[in-house]
Amino acid sequence: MATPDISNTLTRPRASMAERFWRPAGAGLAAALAGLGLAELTAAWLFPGASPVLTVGALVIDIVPASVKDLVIGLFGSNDKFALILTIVLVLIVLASLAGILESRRPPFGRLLVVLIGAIALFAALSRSSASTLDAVPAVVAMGVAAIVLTFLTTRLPASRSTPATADTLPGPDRRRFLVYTGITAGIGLLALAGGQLSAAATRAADAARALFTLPAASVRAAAIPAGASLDVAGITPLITPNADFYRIDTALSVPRIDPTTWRLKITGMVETEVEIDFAELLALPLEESTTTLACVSNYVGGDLIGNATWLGYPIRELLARAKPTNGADMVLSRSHDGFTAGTPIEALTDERNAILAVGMNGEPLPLEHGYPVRMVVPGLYGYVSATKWVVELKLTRFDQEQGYWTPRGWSELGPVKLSSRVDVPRAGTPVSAGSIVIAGVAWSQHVGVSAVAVQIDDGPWHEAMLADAISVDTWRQWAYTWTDATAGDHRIKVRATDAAGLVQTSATADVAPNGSTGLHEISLSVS
Ligand SMILES: Nc1nc2c(c(=O)[nH]1)N[C@H]1C(S)=C(S)[C@@H](COP(=O)(O)O)O[C@H]1N2
Ligand SMILES: [Mo]
Repeated sequence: MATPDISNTLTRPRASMAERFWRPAGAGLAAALAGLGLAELTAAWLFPGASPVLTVGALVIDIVPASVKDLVIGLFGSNDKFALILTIVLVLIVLASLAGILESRRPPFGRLLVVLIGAIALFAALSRSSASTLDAVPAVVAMGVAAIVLTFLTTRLPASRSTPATADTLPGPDRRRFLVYTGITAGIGLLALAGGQLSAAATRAADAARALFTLPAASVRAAAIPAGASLDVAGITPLITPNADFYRIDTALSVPRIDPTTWRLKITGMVETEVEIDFAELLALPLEESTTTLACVSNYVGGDLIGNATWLGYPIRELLARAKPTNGADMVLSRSHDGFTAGTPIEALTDERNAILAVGMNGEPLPLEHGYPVRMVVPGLYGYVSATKWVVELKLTRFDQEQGYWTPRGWSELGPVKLSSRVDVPRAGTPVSAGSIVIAGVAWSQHVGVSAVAVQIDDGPWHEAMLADAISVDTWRQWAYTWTDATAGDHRIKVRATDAAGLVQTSATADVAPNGSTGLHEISLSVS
């Protein structure tokens, strides 16, 4: 048995600065870089708007007192945003170094600090008004990656020379290896950060190009919206959904960025002549405006996967007429730039309804996430069988030969929108007091039209609601009913619509799959 060498323990030299501070701090910085870099890349690519640095910046702007804001603006002028980001980065550098030093001495406190910083980023991402739960992903990525890298690096810190070397202490990992690991993780972080910046810049460029672009004037204007189409009820769903509030549903992990100058639409398959059209040619055609309510088949009763917009576009039937579909074709399989497909019955695209290739939405070019530069809008059909965004091909085919994206995944091949209605007011959580209460909402039966709406309170009789004027049969209609003698207590309120063909909305509930929900929307109301 070897005699332990105790010479070092006699005169225990102080560990060097490198051992005590620089290397642990370097480990902390590399961990932060790796975490932040991958998080920013994830955000830029998948969750635009959830960049940890930018959301923390926005949070800071929201919480600092006005006096501090004025001071900062006074000091930095229009560079105030840059100063803010620089400050966040500097604070992060200090905290990351601290986390490294802490973790090297008192694990797991360094990791705890990382989790704390991550929690701030998480809170910042989720507290934005437009946040969805998925916006948590970048902050969680940052937290997880940083904690793992920190643990990895700090457990590989070169052993201190002050540690007595005994026969059974393993030889400490050498300095070079630690430096290599630190360098690699920091390098990955830097690359990811750069990639994220490039991706974010490309998105900004695409959006800037979109914003600069002016739509041609419509040669057929949308039917004027009747003054009586909007009810004067506080909190009612606006008749036209602003683009920023329009629901978004698609399978695209990251939003396709299509350069409109390279965009082309091909009409292929069972046609006499294949037709190809580019963006400039499409815009040169006489474009028509129409207001149409778009709904998702996944909209459960009372849900909000529905919106109403004024679209600008060119009738699909005109383009199909150029291609001359051959006998037997009964489906148009529209294909998106990103591979999504929808199978639409040919009649829905050629009958008198306004099935269009849309380029404009509420007076502006389609937002990137709503299909820029071109999408389909077909009144009366759920989006999954008709509303292909980023559309690049219309293939004439047959239902017995091809299927749209969702059909083999358990959804019906045909998807006409079902008659439905929704109570929007009183909104959940708003206090209501006994007396006169206005109950209001929207009802829709695209391409057929709504003819009546009735409201039921508890198990009472059905009361006819007042219907606002319709824009057209293709749009939802607002309705309102004033409950004049509301009594204190808990109540249930139900709504039921009737369509222009006399069909009364069924109370039988159906799930959203395979072809849309049914049932009556019911809210509970507590009157004081
Ligand atoms: N390219 C593409 N287009 C698509 C989809 C999709 O996943 N990819 N989803 C469809 C579905 S299911 C719906 S409900 C509508 C939603 O359109 P919006 O996001 O503009 O509201 O787009 C349709 N068009
Ligand atoms: Mo959908």
